[in-house]
Amino acid sequence: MAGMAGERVGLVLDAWVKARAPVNIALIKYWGKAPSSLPEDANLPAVPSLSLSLAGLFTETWARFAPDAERDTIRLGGRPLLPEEMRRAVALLDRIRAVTEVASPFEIITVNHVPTAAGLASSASGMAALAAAAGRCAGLDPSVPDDLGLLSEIARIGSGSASRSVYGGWVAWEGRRAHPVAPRDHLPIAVVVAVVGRGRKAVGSRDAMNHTARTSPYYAGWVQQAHEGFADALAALAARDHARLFAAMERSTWRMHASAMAADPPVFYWQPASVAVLREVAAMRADGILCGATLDAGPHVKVFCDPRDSEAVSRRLTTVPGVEDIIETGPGSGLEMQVGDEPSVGGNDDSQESA
Ligand code: 2P0
Repeated sequence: MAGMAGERVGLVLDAWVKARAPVNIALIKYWGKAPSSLPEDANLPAVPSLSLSLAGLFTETWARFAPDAERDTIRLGGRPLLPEEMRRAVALLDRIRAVTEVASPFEIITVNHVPTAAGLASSASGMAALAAAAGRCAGLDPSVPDDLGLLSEIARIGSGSASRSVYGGWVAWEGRRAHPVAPRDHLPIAVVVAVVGRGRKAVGSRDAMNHTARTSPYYAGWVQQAHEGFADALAALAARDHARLFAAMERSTWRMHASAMAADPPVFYWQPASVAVLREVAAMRADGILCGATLDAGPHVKVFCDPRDSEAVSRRLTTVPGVEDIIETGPGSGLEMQVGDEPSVGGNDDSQESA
């Protein structure tokens, strides 16, 4: 195999490597890219973001070297990737080959364990699991902190938010890579997802954020306020101040969506039921339930609350007209790796879900 002189310890030459990576939700949003021209600078963010990795929602990916193949092959939930998905994944794999000086193509099998209509993007967990599985084959060791940081950087090349999905718990992303800021048990949190408008296809976040940057007069304001909101959320997290954290999350959410709605033509993700859920969140707060809401590049509303209130929150959100499903989750762990695990089949193919 060209370039494989064995100079790196820990190459996995003859076995599959399995990686599992979690979905994450941003409280402080990534919306906009810094200008770049080099492939390794893809998806550098214009703004810092803060996320929570989620329990029970993840991608599993198996990778092995395919030295005799002409090119990388990737199957997702039993089908080949779409051309655009493949382009992003190969850019990521090319970066692994460049930094590890291993020239071989990879064979990849990947399965998303995210409910099809959850409104939770699997691109973040998918690209993080891909970076981890292929990176481990090529000798990057996720148990070494700097290698894990490098995997975050490489995952980012596939999808920006994937940089955050290599870590569990609370994760910040600024510049080239993400870094963990607090473990999953740092403060008690439940996340209740109100699924609305199932089946409607939203504008993809990559096109939407680039379009916002090009055409929205509010984009400059969005970027200008981002560091302050990020610092406020980090301080709230450090102080375990739920109310302040939820307020910072909601400000980031409204400002991200306002910049997108002011694009020309507008990018408008909300459905009537999204607004109805937001009104119910306000009503719950008026009733003394501490909670906060966020939306990403889709109509679904994610409600953060104290785990002691999650049952009440779920019950009340179920009654909102237009809410089609409720998914309860909470803080999850980061990458899990296994060398020598043979691929299993199954899982959902929901790679087209929007964030
Ligand atoms: C986030 N989103 O911070 C924000 C909030 C959607 C809304 O990151 O172009 O799929 O692949 O870097 O990571 C979704 O954007 O975009 C996203 P690319 P990505 O979670």
